[in-house]
Amino acid sequence: MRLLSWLSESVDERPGAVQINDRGVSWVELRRLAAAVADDLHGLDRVAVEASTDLATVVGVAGALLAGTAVVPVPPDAGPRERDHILRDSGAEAVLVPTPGQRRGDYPDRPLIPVDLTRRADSSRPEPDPADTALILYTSGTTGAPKGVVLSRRAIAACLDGLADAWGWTPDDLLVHGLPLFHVHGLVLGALGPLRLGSRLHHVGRPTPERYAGAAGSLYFGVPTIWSRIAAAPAAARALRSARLLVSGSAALPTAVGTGLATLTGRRVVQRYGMTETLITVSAHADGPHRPDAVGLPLPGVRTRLVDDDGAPLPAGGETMGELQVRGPTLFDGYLHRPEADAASRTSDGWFRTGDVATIGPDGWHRIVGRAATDLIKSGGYRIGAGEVEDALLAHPGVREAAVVGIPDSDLGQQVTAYVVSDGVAESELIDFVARQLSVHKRPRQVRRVDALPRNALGKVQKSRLPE
Ligand code: MLC
Ligand code: AMP
Repeated sequence: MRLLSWLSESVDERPGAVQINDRGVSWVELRRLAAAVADDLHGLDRVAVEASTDLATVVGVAGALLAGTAVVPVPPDAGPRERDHILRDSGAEAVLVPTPGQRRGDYPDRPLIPVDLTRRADSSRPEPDPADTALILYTSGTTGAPKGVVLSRRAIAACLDGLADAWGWTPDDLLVHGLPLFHVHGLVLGALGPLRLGSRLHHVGRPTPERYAGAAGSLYFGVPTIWSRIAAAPAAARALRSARLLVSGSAALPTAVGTGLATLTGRRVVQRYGMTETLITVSAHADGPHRPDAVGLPLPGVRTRLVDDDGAPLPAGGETMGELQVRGPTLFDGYLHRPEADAASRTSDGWFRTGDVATIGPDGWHRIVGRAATDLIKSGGYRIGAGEVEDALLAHPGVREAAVVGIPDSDLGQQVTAYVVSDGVAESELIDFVARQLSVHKRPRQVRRVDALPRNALGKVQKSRLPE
């Protein structure tokens, strides 16, 4: 089956099948727009896509995937440091960009291919090998620059088919969300999902409670921050009563948010768990049992286990916590150019180490307890490496030392907080400095000045001893 099977085969010409902000197209029109992009790529191996919240992004990604060209999404607000790294590391040969007035980034060393939404084509080409790379997604580790996660066409297809099964996701659905189009949640599930499974898509731009309420969807995706804001806006939440399914993922959904939403909407929020490297591996089912504190059961073909600190398997008794390890058809092919990181991420018997601490009940239900490493922060559902933000801060001439942590936050889950030893640089200047170098969401929300960072005898920063 083709990766974008619905898009490739649909004869539906009704308008508004895929709508991003105010711009909608039919399935046939989207295919013809994407075919024009595929024609422009002339067999390129890898292309970057400036992934703004725009129809051009969906057209560009679809065109590249139809052509068999691997896609490297670039966050539209990525500063020069992050953008240059992604382009250089991925080896993207060109950049698909929206029309000139809409472009956000500068790409001085690469040919630009505009996604021209006035051009259509009727070309078609054979389906690429399922083992070929579909996406290279850049994601943060605890230290250093983001790593490229290589995802095959086969892994994406397996993930989407598993979710279709778990959620009863069909062409009868209208999917609504307002997630960024450069991560697994918004791009793989939220855009490639409809293009494979045939549900209509309405991307509302910014994910405000009012826009979710006004969209009249049957299926809604959100990160916990979005659901928590909707739960705090009762009128908007009540408008979701007509939906079939509300799905939360990318970070832990506070139980109170889930139960509050269930009361307001009459719909329970289904949770699912995943990672950039593994795609979605565990989910609750739309018509199955419900547990507000748990993320569900492994998807078809996925196996999971818990291990202790020495890597020894632990019993699935529901109480014992251990590191969650997974294997199955949705796993990535490796980190690009990073054989050591790759080797470290898997056990000798082929399981992927998620770094998440979990329990598994006798009934198979998984509960995510937290992360083993504190240097990976989840803020608003974004994964942010403390080391990358520290490196960005240290590039400022007035900063001598920096330590970054995630502190609990009722809106964002965790808030990026920086402790710096600096020569009197203003907090706002450092926040803006990081926002300009990296993506805006990686900026510290607060910067605290300290005289010195707490260190152990070996000189290593002890983050647990930073002032509250
Ligand atoms: C603010 N802004 C600045 C700025 N401060 N710009 C420049 N410099 C500064 N110092 C601007 C931003 O650019 C933005 O403008 C606006 O202010 C608001 O930005 P924000 O404050 O960062 O928004 P916030 O309210 O914090 O966003 C919350 C949120 C967002 C929930 C909408 O966190 C979000 O979209 N999260 C989704 C993350 C996600 O999709 N994760 C999935 C990972 S995949 P502008 O231009 O934007 O209006 C994964 C796998 C899985 O995890 O399991 O799913
Ligand atoms: P990312 O690589 O951005 O996809 O982030 C993956 C991480 O998000 C996982 O390792 C988890 O820590 C976290 N995560 C994703 N989904 C959930 C969930 N439903 N509950 C708790 N944490 C989650």
